Amino acid sequence: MRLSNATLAGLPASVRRPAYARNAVTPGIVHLGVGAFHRAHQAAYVDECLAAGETDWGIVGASLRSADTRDALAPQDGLYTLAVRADDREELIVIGALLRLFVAPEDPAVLLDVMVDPAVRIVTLTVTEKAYLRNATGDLDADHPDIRADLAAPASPRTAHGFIVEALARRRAAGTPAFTVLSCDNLPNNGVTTRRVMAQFAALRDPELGCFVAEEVAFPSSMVDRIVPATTDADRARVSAALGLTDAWPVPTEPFMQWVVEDHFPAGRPDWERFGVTMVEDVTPYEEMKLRLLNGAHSSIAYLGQLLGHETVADAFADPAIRRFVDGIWQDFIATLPADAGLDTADYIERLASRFANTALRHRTAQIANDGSQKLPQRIVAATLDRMDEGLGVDRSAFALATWIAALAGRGTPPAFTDPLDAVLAPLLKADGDPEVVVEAVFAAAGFAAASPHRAALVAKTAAALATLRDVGPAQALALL
Ligand code: CS2
Repeated sequence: MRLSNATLAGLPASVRRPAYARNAVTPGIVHLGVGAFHRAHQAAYVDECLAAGETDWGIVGASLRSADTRDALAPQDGLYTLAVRADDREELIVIGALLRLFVAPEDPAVLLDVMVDPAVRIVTLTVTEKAYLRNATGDLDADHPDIRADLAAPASPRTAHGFIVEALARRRAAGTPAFTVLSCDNLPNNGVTTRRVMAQFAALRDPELGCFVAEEVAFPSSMVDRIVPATTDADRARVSAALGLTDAWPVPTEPFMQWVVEDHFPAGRPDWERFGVTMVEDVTPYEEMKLRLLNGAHSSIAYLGQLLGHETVADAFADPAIRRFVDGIWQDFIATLPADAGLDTADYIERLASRFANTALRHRTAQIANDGSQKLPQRIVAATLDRMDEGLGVDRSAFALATWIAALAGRGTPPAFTDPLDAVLAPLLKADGDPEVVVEAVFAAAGFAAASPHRAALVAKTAAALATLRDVGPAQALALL
């Protein structure tokens, strides 16, 4: 038997379940990119709001590509289990916030119909860094084939840009107030970035529509945080056994969760702050702290872990040499954060250390290693350039960037992780290529430090670190550092 509305009442008493009548909930949010992260994060916050009686904020979830999530969850009426894991403990929570699921490419028209419904007041996104379709200067990549396709056929979009702009245009024509667009991706100033690419896309359709999107639509920024490893078959089997019912796609996660959101929702929003969301005027300091200290350390651990044969973050973090490196990177990057923003960075890294040490999560280093070309600019490069502005040392940062290149070059077949620039990077990564030439070419391809006066110095330092990694191997190179 499957987890579903009909079987919910029979769950063991230890399993938390929606404390509200699901059939009374109506949609107020459309979410694009309904993957595991969204289901462990925003949907969990919204579930609490629904339980507190704010029943007009249910979520309609859409996948922009794959049918996997819909196929797994539609037979379960959108229900799924969060498996909240810490070392030897596990709490199971069935989430009811997802009311319906769509696979956008199957029928873009029905998703657009939902997005123009006046009851939908917020559109949220977790589509990953690469789906913002930016070029090296951060502008919309207007030549991307999906952008061209969406300009040519606005009524059947493929991209988040196409759906959001077409829905906003239709609402405007119908006199329906615009929804607020809330990015929940790990990008700096994610609201500003989203506004920029959406307005540029809209302007390509019609300059006036571009102005409307840029000036009349709200794009608050947000910082999102919860560690969510990919679900394994072992998770499916363990959770289903505990439920006494099959859950085709439970989501393992950690107890910690954080969401800091700029409070600019002209069309209204749930009373999120009652459930632990921090509503602020400016999210920038929180976002920088999170991207540099959590994600910067995560990516460093991922590539070092790949090079040194550690399968999970907890394994890698238990390696004293890696731990020392991470402690160093934390101090390096804390020095780049504003001292007057009221951030308790010491407390933050202490918590991070215990989160990374959580052995129950089995968060694979290969998972985090994906998409480095899209992630490292905000996780490592930005803080590194800030240090160079101050004349501070960047040996550890350069080493982290070199581990990315070394791990990319040594991935084996099939590759343990992938990057959207693989086709461009592959020929550049020759094992015996001159390190300066390799690093220069990789930085150019990925646009790292493109406009910075420190670019040449950073390339040289990264090349030196790559040369050491090759000469003495990762363990010895780390020890030398
Ligand atoms: C990770 C993040 O996969 C990755 O790149 O660094 O997904 C990380 O787990 C989350 O940002 C935590 O909030």
